[in-house]
Amino acid sequence: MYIIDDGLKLDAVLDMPAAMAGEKCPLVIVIHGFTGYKEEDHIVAVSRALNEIGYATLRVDMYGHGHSDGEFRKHTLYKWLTNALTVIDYARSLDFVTDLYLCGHSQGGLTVMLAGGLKHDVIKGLIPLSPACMIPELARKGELLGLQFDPDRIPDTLDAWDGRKLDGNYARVAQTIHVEEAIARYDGPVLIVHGDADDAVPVQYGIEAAKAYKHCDLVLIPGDDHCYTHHLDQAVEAVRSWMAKQ
Ligand code: FER
Repeated sequence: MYIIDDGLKLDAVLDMPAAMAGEKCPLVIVIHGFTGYKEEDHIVAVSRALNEIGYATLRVDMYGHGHSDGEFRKHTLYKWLTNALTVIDYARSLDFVTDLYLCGHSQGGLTVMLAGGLKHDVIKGLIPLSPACMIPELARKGELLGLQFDPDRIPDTLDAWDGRKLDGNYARVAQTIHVEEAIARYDGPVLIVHGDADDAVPVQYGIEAAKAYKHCDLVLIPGDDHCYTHHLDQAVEAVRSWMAKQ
């Protein structure tokens, strides 16, 4: 199915809980990371676990990713953030939805942190997974994607690590974002999960974000990487047991 955001199609999958207690249930929006999409193993595994404990999930491909409209090279954090706002409002319009939660991996984790700040009054809880909260800071230093560039003279094109190209506007937008403001605006419960051997987003960023939130639990996965390729079961269990208590 598609959710339309200002004329652009966002490809989405809604999965209902395995067993519904009544006619209504809470829903978790699940967002992938940079270059990712909604069918990645860790995105699907987290969603399935939530379905098992009574949550509906809405996995969505963000602008320029997966099967959604938009070109990868033209995506920015603003576009992802406005996508997230649209998806949140779509979810709120569904009759069966009670409470609404946001979960996102990496750049999707950063996106849900920003969206949580903007929609703090309608989001019951936040689950940033290995959140890439360092992107704005790195953009201000001129260090994105393992590249070095002059942050005051951003090149028109940035070459992503997998050979894909990204417009310099990505970095210009990222430079304007202040994650600490979004964190300060969100008072609800937060769970951050992070592998302590993550070399795409060093675990220190997850630890610092967890300290900055007013009510945050942090689960570190020993020896695991950015997408939990070694201990996906542990990352999923962290989400499952935390959400079972909400
Ligand atoms: C970067 C490091 C990590 C970066 C993006 C990421 C755009 C995001 C990773 C992800 O979402 O998985 O330098 O630059």
